[in-house]
Amino acid sequence: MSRPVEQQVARESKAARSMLLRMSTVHLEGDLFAAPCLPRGLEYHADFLSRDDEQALVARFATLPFREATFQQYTARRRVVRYGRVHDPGTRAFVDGEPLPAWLADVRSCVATWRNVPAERFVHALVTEYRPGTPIGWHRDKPEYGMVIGLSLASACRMRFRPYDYPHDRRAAIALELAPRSLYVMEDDIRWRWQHSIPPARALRYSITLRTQAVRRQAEGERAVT
Ligand SMILES: O=C(O)CCC(=O)C(=O)O
Repeated sequence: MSRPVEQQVARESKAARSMLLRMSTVHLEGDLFAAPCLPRGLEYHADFLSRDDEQALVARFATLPFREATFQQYTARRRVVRYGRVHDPGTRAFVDGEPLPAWLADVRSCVATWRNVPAERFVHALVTEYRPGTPIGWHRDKPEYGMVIGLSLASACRMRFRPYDYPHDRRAAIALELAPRSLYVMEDDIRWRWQHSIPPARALRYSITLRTQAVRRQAEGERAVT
């Protein structure tokens, strides 16, 4: 018999799935942040960036020292540049990495102002390049980070979500079409009780991921807060 929390997530997931299916028929052009039945903490905002801003950022990315992302002993195909508080795989500690360059600090300020939080709360920034055919597998972001905000650039992708506690229940998984220039927010349930992934990119795509520091680590079984 499923536990109450599973039943609740399953209910939310079913409602979210039907909402997203309906939304996808209108190509997710609208603003989903007010949608009542998305999993708690998931927001999607179309057209957050202008076309000019997107173009300027993509031109910046051409100058970045991208490197294949590593995870434990694996090397992923996506290429990344990390700034701010970063995880050092050697020592497994969080350390101060490269400071954000001015153009990325501007993006952070813009997102922070929109979110009504101090920019410094976003202690980490990541730029990721997905060449065609490059995926990101199922994962939940490191617990040292709190709220996660992502910006999509250059091409669309479909971001998938599945409940962390029962990842193989295919009926519970949902998908969100991320248009270029859109922004998503993950906090609360979607951040802590769900995993996400993106299947192989159909065309070159970039993302900027901003993460706050989790303000408090809680006992196992409880959720951290953003
Ligand atoms: O590209 C994205 O929008 C997702 C990035 C992501 O999930 C990650 O880097 O952990």
